[in-house]
Amino acid sequence: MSQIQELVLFQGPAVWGIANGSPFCIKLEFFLRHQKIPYRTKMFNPQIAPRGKMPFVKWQGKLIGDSDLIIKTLCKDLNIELDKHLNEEQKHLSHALKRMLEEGTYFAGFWNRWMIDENWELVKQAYFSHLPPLLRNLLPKFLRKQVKRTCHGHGISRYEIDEIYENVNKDLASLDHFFSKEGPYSLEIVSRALILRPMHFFHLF
Ligand SMILES: N[C@@H](CCC(=O)N[C@@H](CS)C(=O)NCC(=O)O)C(=O)O
Repeated sequence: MSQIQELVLFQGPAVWGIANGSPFCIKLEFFLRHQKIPYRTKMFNPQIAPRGKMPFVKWQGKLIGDSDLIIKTLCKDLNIELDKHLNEEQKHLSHALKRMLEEGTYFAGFWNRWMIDENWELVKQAYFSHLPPLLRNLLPKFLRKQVKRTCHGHGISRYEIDEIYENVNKDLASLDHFFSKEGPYSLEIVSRALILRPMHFFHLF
């Protein structure tokens, strides 16, 4: 650990009493703390983000985007082996569940926060109220239109609300089944806790 260089984590602010509005930022920060990797945070800047998304890091002089890629890079550079207690089958299942969460379940929360009007009021307040008046008025409208297109492209907003929640509940049931058998810790349980936590904020699932 003595050779660890400082890592700079670029992410959004903490909101609603949770570590971050972005589950992917919470996931990465949890990993850093859990592995005791020193870091300092800086405000997310989309103009230098390698993939235009948060989180991203500066590590050994390079900017790296994508929480998974960052974790993989750090594991390789710092000789960390996650989930070494899992057998091959468990590793495959773990991978599949993680993809379900990040590429499926996550979008239900994303849609829920940005597209349901009463939740959108909370998001607007938390993310944009600190901006100067012109930006505060224009940016949320512009971004919400983009989110609407993203949700349509992904497909989540083409379903009825009940169908979306039914799928999320099934996702959670699959996780419960897996974790009740495999014990409490793996990176996947981190993803599970952190991706679902912002959803629980709205008491919907
Ligand atoms: N696969 C990426 C997903 C990151 C992601 O979707 N971040 C969202 C915030 S939760 C974001 O930055 N969205 C902005 C955009 O899509 O332009 C990761 O694991 O880091």
